[in-house]
Amino acid sequence: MRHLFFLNFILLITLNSCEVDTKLKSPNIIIIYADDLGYGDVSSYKMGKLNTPNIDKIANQGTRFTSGYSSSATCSPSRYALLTGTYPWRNKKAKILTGANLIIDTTEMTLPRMLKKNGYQTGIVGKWHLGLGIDTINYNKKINPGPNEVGFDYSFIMPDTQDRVPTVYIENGNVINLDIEDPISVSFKKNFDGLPTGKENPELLSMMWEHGHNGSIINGIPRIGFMKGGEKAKWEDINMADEFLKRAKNYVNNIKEGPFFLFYTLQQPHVPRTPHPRFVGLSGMGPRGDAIIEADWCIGELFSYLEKNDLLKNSIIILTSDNGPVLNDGYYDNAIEKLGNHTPSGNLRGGKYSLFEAGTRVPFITYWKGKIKPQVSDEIVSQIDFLNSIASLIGSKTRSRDGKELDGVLFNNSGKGRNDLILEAQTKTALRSKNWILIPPYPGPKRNPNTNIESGRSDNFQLYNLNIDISQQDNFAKSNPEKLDEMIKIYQDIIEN
Ligand code: NG6
Ligand code: CA
Repeated sequence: MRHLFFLNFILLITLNSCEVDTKLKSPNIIIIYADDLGYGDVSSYKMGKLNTPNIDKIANQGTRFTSGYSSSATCSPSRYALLTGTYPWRNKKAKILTGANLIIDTTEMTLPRMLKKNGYQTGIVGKWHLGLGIDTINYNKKINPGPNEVGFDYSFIMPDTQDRVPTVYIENGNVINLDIEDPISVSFKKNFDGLPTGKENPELLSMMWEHGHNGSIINGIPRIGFMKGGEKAKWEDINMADEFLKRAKNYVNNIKEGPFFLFYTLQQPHVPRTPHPRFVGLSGMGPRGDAIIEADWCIGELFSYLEKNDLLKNSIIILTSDNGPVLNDGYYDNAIEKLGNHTPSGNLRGGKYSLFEAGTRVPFITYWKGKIKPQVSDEIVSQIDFLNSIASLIGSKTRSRDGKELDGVLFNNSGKGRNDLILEAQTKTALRSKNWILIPPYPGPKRNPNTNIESGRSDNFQLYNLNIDISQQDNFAKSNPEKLDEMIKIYQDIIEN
């Protein structure tokens, strides 16, 4: 009898510990993805003048990576790589999209699909920008394929960017508040008769365009493209942050059982920068700074929500940005005039669209209460590694084409990061290998006349040693031909393989 009791006791303990183990093996995954947030925009990186206390709190209790990269210096390619673990330059369609069709093949393995196969519920709330449909997109019907066809159980998205039409939210393929009496038409070629545009009706604008962005006027803001109808469906720009936050919380709240994946893709500080009035003036840097303060607040709110609902200890939070920073991206909003001595790129050269470091080296933070110990890591990690690393962490055998299993570095304060990584900007590629950077020669302007950001292009090879020259000022291509050859070989091996 005593024997039996003892056996039962052992069984109970084993069952209990199994349960704990599965829970720890399948943590909730929350990726918070900012849009155009720079390496120097986050105060825990100790470079700029902005104050982001909520991001800092997560950074200071987790791993803050100093060499964490997005896959591209622009949005759609970075998002493509994050979700598929495939370099964006392998997919000709993975360029900045405007009203385009879905660029992820619906049969392709994606991070949410891998998680779904392993018992996760998966959702995206925020900016999508990976295209919709396979042909002309009809916003008045269910739109398909989209996020729900590449692995997300739930989606609440802005289709492209805040500066592009249609300015409507789409939930699981359906435009929110669509009125069939007032159908939506969209064109990126020509205006609809009789409707005002930013180009012809500057008197109607509350925000002036500087380059591009002179199509339809919505909420006083001129956009890329033309839109007719859908009055009731149009979003209010100043409420977008609150809307996404509410939907993100609702999504988490509706999960009844099992682990979940939330891809919370913020719209800030991409243009047009429209912080809610309660954030206006807080940064002293105009709308760009205020939008970052607003984003930081949203992140703090989500964090507190997870904490209150006892979800923190079993949730991994990853916080990063899709590409580097830009000041003038097409609207006059005082981003340059009010910058003061803030440095959005930190001590890095370039910015959004650039092959130089600030194009792709971004704030990159991982947090897991009780599991990740506070640390600053100089290991090289990339968003392209999320799929493989998370798969490895939860015991899935699924692997992507270009990702590495960096679960040790990302989630366990252990192991090594990458040796080599291909960086991309506007379809051109460069190599980071250990502490060296190789940029092959590319024709084209050295500085983008619109954004005033250095492209990183040159007629000659560029070779930089980040160990001694983080700001990429000294080109060693001529003085160190051995290193140059070695780097060219590594670069070609990856690109041609
Ligand atoms: C560019 C836009 C820019 C921004 C970018 C996409 C012009 C002149 N410029 O084409 O404002 O919208 O696309 O940014 O229209 S991203 O972060 O989504 O890649
Ligand atoms: Ca972006």
